[in-house]
Amino acid sequence: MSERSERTIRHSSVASRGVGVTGSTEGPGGSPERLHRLAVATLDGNWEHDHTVPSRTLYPHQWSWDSAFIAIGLAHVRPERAWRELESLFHAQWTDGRVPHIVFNPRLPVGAYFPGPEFWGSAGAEGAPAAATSGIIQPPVHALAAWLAYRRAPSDAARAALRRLYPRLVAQQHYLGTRRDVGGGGLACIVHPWESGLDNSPAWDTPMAAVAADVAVMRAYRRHDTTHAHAAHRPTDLDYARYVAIVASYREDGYRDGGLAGRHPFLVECPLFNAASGAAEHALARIAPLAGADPGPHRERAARITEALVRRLYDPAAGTFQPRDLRTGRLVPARTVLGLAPLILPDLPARQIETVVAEARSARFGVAPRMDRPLPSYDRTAPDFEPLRYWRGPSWMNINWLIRRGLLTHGRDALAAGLGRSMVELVATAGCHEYFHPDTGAGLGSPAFGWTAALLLDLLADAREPAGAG
Ligand code: 9WN
Repeated sequence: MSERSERTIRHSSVASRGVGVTGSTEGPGGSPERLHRLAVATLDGNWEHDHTVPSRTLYPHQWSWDSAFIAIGLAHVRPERAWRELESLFHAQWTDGRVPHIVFNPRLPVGAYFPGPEFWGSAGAEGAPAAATSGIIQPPVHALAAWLAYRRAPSDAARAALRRLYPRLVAQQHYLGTRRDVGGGGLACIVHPWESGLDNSPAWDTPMAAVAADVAVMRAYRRHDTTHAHAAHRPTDLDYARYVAIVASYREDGYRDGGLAGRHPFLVECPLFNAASGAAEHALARIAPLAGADPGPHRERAARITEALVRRLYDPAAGTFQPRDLRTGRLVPARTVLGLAPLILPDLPARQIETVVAEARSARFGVAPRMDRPLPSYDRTAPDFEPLRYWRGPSWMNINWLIRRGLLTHGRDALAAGLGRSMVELVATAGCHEYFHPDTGAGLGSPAFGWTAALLLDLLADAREPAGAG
């Protein structure tokens, strides 16, 4: 029996068990050309005048870290769009340097997404741009994306775009290093689980439990996500009541960061967020000479971020990184994939590289030179591992891409190759889904998802001509 027909049989048996609830396994099949065509068609289908929507149904506006991952993929096929993607996002940067996590498309009807522009009320906040945006941020993966996009397709136009972006990327980092250093220890603090990008991760359960909220408040709103995705896969109404309460607290103070420590209900230092910030400084050190600037200060800031990450978020007993809840001062014990993200830092000390790679290889995450499925978002062996619920088990392409990059950064090429192959196989069997069942590989969430398509293009290109992690 051919591999292809074997795969079809495996799929139809999954399908007959009811993928209506558990996901879809309809994929384009194996050839790199077919996968490439699927990825380009997905990105083209999600292109919206100056940006790419993560999903036409679930997320019809522009999202911050999605745009960065999408730009990395666009650089392979539509380089001019890669720069428009990043520039349209940074056009909505606030005067304090924050890059909003959502830029709303004014052409869409009210109710196209919850919480929409009327909920965020950015127009009334000091330093907000003309466009309606949210008031919170997402992991700063943009400088890395800009550097990779430039390196993939260098041209005069790309260099000009990079020069225009440089001061904005610097301002983004300045915002994180000053106003968001709420703990005073050299790390940026996130003020909402949505800022982590891993919204519903078990990492936030303890800090979220301390947020006062009444589920009845959700009667005043209409959730948009559960009309497009299965409610059993999404955060609960109580989670949403807390999400809403945290935004309300920030919004009522005009999204100001001064005095957050004394008044804000959710304050956490996240390893992935800060690893992204360190990687941003490394990328800016590469970009600076092209923009006529000195790379030295970026190298110094990168070193300080790595040092602070190790000092504040590394747990020697667990051998991995964990978020720190600033309201209690304690590390959060849940072992999530967030703890592996500091591998993307080239200057991570040897001890941390060794233990975090061991954590990635453990039964909790299962990275191996030959692996059937990519990394889950949460410890597979945990009693509350949930293979279907948002960020509480399923596999996501962007996180796997980051960890693969980290493995390449530290010369773990065989592990990176195993992970990369399992990622391509996942999309080949299920399609460009938003996320995937960590055991069956069935596609979950939105079926035509931007960053899945974009990062697939990056993997396919790497398989043709390995670019490494430079
Ligand atoms: C809230 C767009 C975004 C991603 C996040 C993902 C999800 C939004 C939501 O979708 O978050 O920002 O409504 O759940 O968790 O990482 O950027 O794709």
